[in-house]
Amino acid sequence: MAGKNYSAEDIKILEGLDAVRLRPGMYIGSTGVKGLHHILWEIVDNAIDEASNGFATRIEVILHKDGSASVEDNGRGIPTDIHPKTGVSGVEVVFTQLHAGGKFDEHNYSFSGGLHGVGASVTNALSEWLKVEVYRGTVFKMSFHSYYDEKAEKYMCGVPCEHLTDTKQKTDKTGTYICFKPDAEVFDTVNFNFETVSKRLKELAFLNKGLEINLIDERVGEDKKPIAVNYKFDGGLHDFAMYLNEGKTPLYENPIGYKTEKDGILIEFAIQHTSDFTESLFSFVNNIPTPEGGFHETGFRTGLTKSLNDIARSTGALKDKDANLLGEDFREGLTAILSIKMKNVQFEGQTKTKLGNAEARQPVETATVEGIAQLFKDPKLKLTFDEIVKKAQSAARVRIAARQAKEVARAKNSIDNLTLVGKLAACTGKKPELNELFIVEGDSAGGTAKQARIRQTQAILPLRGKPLNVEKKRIDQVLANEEIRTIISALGAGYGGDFTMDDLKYHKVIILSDADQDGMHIRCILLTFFFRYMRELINNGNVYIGMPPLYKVYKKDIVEYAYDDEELQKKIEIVGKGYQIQRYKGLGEMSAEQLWETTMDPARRNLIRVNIEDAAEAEQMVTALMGDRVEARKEFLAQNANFNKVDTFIDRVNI
Ligand code: TSJ
Repeated sequence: MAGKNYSAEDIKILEGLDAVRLRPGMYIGSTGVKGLHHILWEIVDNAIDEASNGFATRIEVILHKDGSASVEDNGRGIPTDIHPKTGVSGVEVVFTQLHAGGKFDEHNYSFSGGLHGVGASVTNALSEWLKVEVYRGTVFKMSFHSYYDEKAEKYMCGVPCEHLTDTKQKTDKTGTYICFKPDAEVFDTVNFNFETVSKRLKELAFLNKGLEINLIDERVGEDKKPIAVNYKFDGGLHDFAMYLNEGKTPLYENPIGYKTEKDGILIEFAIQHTSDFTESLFSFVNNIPTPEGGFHETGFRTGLTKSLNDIARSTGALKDKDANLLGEDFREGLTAILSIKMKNVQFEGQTKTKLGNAEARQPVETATVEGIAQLFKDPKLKLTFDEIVKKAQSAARVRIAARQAKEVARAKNSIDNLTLVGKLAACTGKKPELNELFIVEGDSAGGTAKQARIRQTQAILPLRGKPLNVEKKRIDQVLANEEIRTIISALGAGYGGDFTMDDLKYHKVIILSDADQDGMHIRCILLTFFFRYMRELINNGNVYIGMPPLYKVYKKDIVEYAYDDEELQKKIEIVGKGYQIQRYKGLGEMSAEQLWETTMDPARRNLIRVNIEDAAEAEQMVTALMGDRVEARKEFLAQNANFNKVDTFIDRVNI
């Protein structure tokens, strides 16, 4: 049977998709690079669902030369029969109706929803074209397109080219293949980022034990081979924990993990402690990262503290006279992954990555208590438990000592603060949302920046020497460092668990360092510090990196600046014959006027916003760059020869 032509009557049901095209932001957050990837995740999520339900074992994603992307799974294939309510095929429903995901799938566990989960029809609505193949004995095909309708004088989006067609071509395989080309009229950029895609697919492979995910990037030069990566982790979260702890020193060899179901919520976790002093909890809801936390994290933390204290008492590690250990003690050096799956998720918070479902807390707590109790019944894990308690007790000792030291220092602290911020050239404006703090490498560049700034909104904090490498230090040592304390008091919002966004005095914190190794190192240290002790600042996108130009190209009155070698060539052409080049070796070589024009003027400067979308990767990078394992650092630097790699957790934006 050939596909019938698509009639005008059929088109009526498409009106929903117009809304998507009219206001893409409402459905995918933005039309920037994030939104672009969002429409890919919508498709990938569907394939992941099929795998979670036990029907698919392999997913292949291809980034094609023409800008399209395809996703194929080896599941059951989207239903091809006519859907009774709408009178069209399952495939057509999926791609033409908003929120159709999982609708005809009531008896199956399907958890997609939330951040993604707006449905594959959104991807269709925002694509130039989309093609579907379903393999169910024979190959079924259907395609959709978007175009401007001259008569109706409007843009038609996601319109079927014909109904679903059974080509009658026999096939042994089963599954679904989707290929779509994001509409360049909708998105600011239609260039998928290999790093972004591969990182997310790797994360999904960790979260879905045993699932094989392949990614092929075909968008390379004629002569070069496509890049392909392949992920399959038979250890699931266990492997994820090992991966996150690469480059750290684990306190016991094997991560421990547990998986169960409570009140209709699937709960899974894995933990492994290291010799570090900070906690890294990575939580997910329906495979979506929740860096802002929420009720599942609360339940997990409470459950962990309760059960570990209980076991410590019953095994005699804690005596009757001893106080309970605190949660933070048990979490020092903890790397943990918590993954839950539930229905009707509610995301909240600044970036909509915080779980708002209160009903998730108790089941997660119960599951954690039950899991930890059960795991440590195994005599083989006795040594593991001993290590955890030993670590927590040492954390408790430091905590108690630090509190005593703090009390002693408190009186003197108020004086301290005055002298510390003495180096700061504060701004006169009183609105934190408008104020910017430039942290500038070196006193001389600091002096230039003070001359260049707008006093009203720009404050300058010069940093002399390198601030302390915070990664391998305990909090009391970090606070002993003057540069670090100056930053904390200048920002005025506290640090660590006491960090309070509402008290923040500058909503933009801009790191300004030279483009050499030293400057790069200072940048790394500062980012590590913010990442460890003011993570909310990074989560919220308040931290930026200033980009001074590398070259000045000039001739008489013409002056152009270039920020990299590629741009230099362009600027040379603009200035033309007789040009001269000045290469800036450091910020100190620029005049106040030049620094203002190129780096500080909000209208002309180029800032990089530091983002934490990929907390796991950032975690690894920070550990590799700043941690105490020399081999890990060397290896990392060998693989990522230019220090610039730290930019992989940085999303470039022009402000
Ligand atoms: F939706 C989509 F187009 F985005 C998409 C769906 C994209 C990709 C790559 C895969 C899929 C998909 C859907 N893979 N597998 C499925 N499975 C179903 O839709 C399905 C199959 C059978 C049954 C059943 O009850 O027999 C139910 C469902 C939901």
